[in-house]
Amino acid sequence: MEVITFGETMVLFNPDSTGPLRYVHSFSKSIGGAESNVAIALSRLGHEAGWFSRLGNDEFGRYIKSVIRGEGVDISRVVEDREKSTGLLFKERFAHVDPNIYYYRKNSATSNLSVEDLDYEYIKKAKILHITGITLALSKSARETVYKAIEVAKEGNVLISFDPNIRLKLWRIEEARQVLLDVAKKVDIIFPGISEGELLLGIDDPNEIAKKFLEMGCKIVAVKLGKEGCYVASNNEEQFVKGYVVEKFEDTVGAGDGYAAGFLSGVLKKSSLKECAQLANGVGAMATLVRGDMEGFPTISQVMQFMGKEKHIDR
Ligand code: KDG
Repeated sequence: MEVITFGETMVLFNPDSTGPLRYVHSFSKSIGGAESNVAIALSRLGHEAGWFSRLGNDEFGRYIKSVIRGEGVDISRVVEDREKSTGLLFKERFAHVDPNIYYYRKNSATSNLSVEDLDYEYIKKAKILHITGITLALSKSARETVYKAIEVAKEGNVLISFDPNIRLKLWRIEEARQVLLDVAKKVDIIFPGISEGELLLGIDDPNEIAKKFLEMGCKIVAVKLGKEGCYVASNNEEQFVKGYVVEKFEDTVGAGDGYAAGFLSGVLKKSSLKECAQLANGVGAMATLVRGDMEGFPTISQVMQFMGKEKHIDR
């Protein structure tokens, strides 16, 4: 596999109408999970991606597996938990604003993720291991699993990329700050959102945020600035890369995962820092055009057309 990632994917229930959930009568079923989003986006872009997790031995676990497998992602290392259930996630939509998210994931099968679930050789053979702060927040054993995976990746000289993905519904900011900054010191590429930079470092200047993470030992820092684009920095170069304007977005959830996947696709192709950032901005923007966390991720040709780098032939 070129990229391996792991974490919790839940069954996502998207309301078919806007308004408070108590007035919603029907939902569309899909899946949501930051790490599987990244794997799916990479697969659509033409890369070999593997994702694993611990899922319940239930219909929802089987559903998640069939969707992710259907997207061409390797799920051979997924572990079935015979005691716990697969987590669920509900969105609540109101016009023109980001949706509210309600988790039903406490004590889920993925919270049971443990070091024994790791296949060391599988990780060591990859080019990139992608991890997120969500898994670190799930439970003590899930956190230990992330730390062990980092250790294993380092042994195999596998590049480690990290999206802090702060979810304050899962842990308190003090704990998140301590753990996420500790992990940041161990990774090669980090994708903080501008508000995450503020939460973690108390700084709101992308240039300063990047500088801090470089000082901690990261080789590449990509600070996501939403529709404005991003600020990317390495030890040799730094620049602001403009984003793509999307007139009417459908759903911003998943855009950060699309961004990470676009960036990693660039890294795998040995593109320049600017090209990685442009592709990341393009995939992130396209993710917002479709309702759902992963449905809007483009193929490489679709994103090239979107960015005006390839001609679009309609019929
Ligand atoms: O990044 C998008 C994810 O937040 C979403 O798909 C659900 O993984 C999820 C989470 O934990 O919030």
